[in-house]
This record gives sequence, C-alpha cells and structure tokens, in this order.
Amino acid sequence: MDRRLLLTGFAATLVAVAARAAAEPRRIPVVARKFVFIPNEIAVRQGESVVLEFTAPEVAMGFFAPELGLRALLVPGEVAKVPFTADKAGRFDFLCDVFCGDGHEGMNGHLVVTN
Ligand SMILES: [Cu+2]
Repeated sequence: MDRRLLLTGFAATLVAVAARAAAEPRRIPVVARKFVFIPNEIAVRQGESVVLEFTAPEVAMGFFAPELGLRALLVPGEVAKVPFTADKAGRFDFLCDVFCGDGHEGMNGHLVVTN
C-alpha cells in the first residue's frame, strides 16, 4: 500500500469529519417537568443554528414561543426536536400551552438571543 496515498485519504476523512461537526447545529436539551422548563432560560447567538430537544417525563406538555413562531407537543417517552436559527436579537418568552395540572399557568421561560 502506498503510504502517502493512505495518509492523504486519512487527512481527507479528518477534513470531512471536521466539516460535518462544524455544520451540526448545537443540541440544547430541555426537560419539561411540573411546572418548570429546565433550563427556563436558553441563550443562543444570533445566526446560530440550534436544535431544542425537549423531553417531558411526567405528562404531555407543550412548548410555544409565539414571537419566534415555534411550537411543539411534548409527549412522555419521545424527544421533540425543534430546529431554530435566531435571525433577530432579543428576549423571547415561551410557555407551556398544554394544560398539565395546577401550576401550568406559571410554566414559562425565555430564549435570549444575543448578537
Ligand atoms: Cu402545562
């Protein structure tokens, strides 16, 4: 085997892996529990691509960020993935929009987008 060819192939593979890693959106796990989102403050950079990954281990819940047009149903046993790229800076409220018990009304948080 030509050693130089082997090294070139290896280098090309490393470049491809690095490029894929750079293109992958950042994953942000969020747990929805009675009656809080953990974390309830999520910070992202303007223009950054992220995927919010929600789990709701107790009961069905909702995620709704009206100003950002984001919504997801959170079902126990599933991961609800919400891809998101912030195109404007600011502080945006989100809340649970599926009634999940006493305390549901206060279940909210915010996404903080900085530039
Ligand atoms: Cu709720």
